[in-house]
Amino acid sequence: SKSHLTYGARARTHPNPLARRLFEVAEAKQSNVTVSADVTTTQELLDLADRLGPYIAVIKTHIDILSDFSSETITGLQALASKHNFLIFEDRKFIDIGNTVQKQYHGGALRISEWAHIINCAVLPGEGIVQALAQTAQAPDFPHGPERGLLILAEMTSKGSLATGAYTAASVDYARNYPSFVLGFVSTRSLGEAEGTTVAPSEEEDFVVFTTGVNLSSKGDKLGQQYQTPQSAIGRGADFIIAGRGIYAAPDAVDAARQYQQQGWAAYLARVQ
Ligand code: 5BU
Repeated sequence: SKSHLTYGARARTHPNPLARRLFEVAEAKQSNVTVSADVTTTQELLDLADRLGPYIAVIKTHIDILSDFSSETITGLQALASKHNFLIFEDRKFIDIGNTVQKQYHGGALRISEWAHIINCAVLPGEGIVQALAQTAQAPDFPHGPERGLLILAEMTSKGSLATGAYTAASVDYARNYPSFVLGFVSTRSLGEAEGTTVAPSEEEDFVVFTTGVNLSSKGDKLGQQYQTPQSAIGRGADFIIAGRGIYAAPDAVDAARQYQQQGWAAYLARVQ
């Protein structure tokens, strides 16, 4: 894997334009933090995005948990993304036949393709889900193509997750088959050397790894979530650490975001030395 290289070096050489942009943002802001903004009103979401914006590289949304989603949610979020130079990741976890996920991604009630730079999917339905989402994002008449990318959910952080072994290896194979659209994985470690893959890696392969379940003060929750620290996640290959309650539910969310930023950056610097 290329995880020993700096974000700047990876930004210069990565074949995917959105991956380059991700690494450029991380380098410019000295942040590898993705905040999982799991709040349930537009005002709370925009307020968090504005206050935490300076310290994060990416905001991760679950747009369908908002009780008052409207076009103002989107225009507000996009304005803050430009103001603070962060990218938007909608954690919708598409998981259906190709024909359905295309309709869930593009248009519909949530219009995800219009505003989410990054989306993710599970490969339970097979490789066709990746092909379907790529087809929509890279359609000739879709104006945002170069700014859209997919993370494959290759592993999960919850207790007893079934996304292991052959399933994880298939995720890597599918990612290798769609290098212009798949940025990398949501996983707990780097997967370029995962066992059981059948598609050979290319020379320039440089998967981006997002790791959820990062928390500085808790080991887990009562519903099976399992946490690790920024140091541990980045040591295992995370390029971007995702923290939700550890940041937004802290007594002072801004202070917490700064702390995750500092620890995430220190762990990254230690890794690239
Ligand atoms: P937390 O508050 O830091 O536990 O929130 C974690 C977020 O990451 C939450 O939005 C989950 O839906 C998301 N998540 C996860 O926790 N574990 C996974 O394996 C994946 C996503 Br994929």
